[in-house]
Amino acid sequence: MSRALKASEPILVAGARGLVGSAIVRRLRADGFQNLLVPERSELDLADKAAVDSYFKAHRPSYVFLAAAKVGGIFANDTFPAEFIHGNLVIQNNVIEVSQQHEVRKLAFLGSSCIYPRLAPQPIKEEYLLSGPLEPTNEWYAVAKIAGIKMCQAYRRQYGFNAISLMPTNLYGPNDNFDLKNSHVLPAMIRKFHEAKVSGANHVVVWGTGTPRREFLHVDDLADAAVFLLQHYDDEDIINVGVGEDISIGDLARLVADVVGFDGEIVFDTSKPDGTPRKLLDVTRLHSVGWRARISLREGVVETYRWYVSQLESQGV
Ligand code: GFB
Repeated sequence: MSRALKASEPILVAGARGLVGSAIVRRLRADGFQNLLVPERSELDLADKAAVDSYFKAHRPSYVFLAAAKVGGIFANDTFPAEFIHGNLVIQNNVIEVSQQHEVRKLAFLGSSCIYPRLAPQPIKEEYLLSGPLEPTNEWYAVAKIAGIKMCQAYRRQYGFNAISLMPTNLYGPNDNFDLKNSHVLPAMIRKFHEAKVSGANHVVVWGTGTPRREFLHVDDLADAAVFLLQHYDDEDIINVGVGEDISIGDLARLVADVVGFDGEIVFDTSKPDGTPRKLLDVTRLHSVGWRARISLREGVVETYRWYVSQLESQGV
């Protein structure tokens, strides 16, 4: 069973530079945990099992957040299926196996809401996993993440390894990927509307029909949930991490345009895929263990836009 984390215990955040990992590091530091292991890719290639084994031998982490992954939006997933399935399987296999072999006390595996069937009943309960066909645009990533879940469950059953699997909904926030092709929708919209405002463009193109619905959780909320669940959740069953409400892509575009201060036209490019029509997570289990999201979408977008602009200014853009 879990016990309170001691401030001195070494905690490895795999993927510490990414959107999720960097938020978990911020949260842990704010909570007084100082013995954090945050290797960059140049220090530790998670795809190299021998390197992972040597790192664990040298640093002996007590806890592991497995937040490292090959991630991307609908276009990236659809375009690079081999990289998404292979890259994520290799990282997960290495970190979960080596963690168990080095007697890590507990590991938190970060999955994704895309593991659920394309047309799962909404809101999506954890038990809907593997109950229907996946969304074709990201089934490769989804299968890799499902394999990670099954690996955590198998290592718990066979070795008694305390690994938990968190299934976050769509995430956004500081340190996100703002690349216009490979990013997720929210950072892409923040950048598009900002650039249109600055350039004086009279319209912004949004992909798809604008009718799909998505749920958005600020990554600081996710990090808070991940640290909370590492200390209070010990079950082999997956647990959804979301806010419990969603928004249409069209309304999201109008919200981001308003926050950014763009008052031109929003044009929908229906040649681009919509992806899953809806993926609102059921958060009953999450609430029953005592955690609720706190950051509203609007305040999260305001904060993320402020961060984005500050980054541009620091780069002299
Ligand atoms: O965020 P997104 O790329 O991924 O797309 P998913 C969400 C919706 O936003 C889709 C629309 O309907 C897109 O067509 N969209 C509109 C845009 N404009 C844009 C834009 O400029 N960029 C992008 N990217 N989308 C992801 C999975 O699915 O969900 C990941 O591909 C991961 O693997 C993530 O699981 C949680 O929400 O469709």
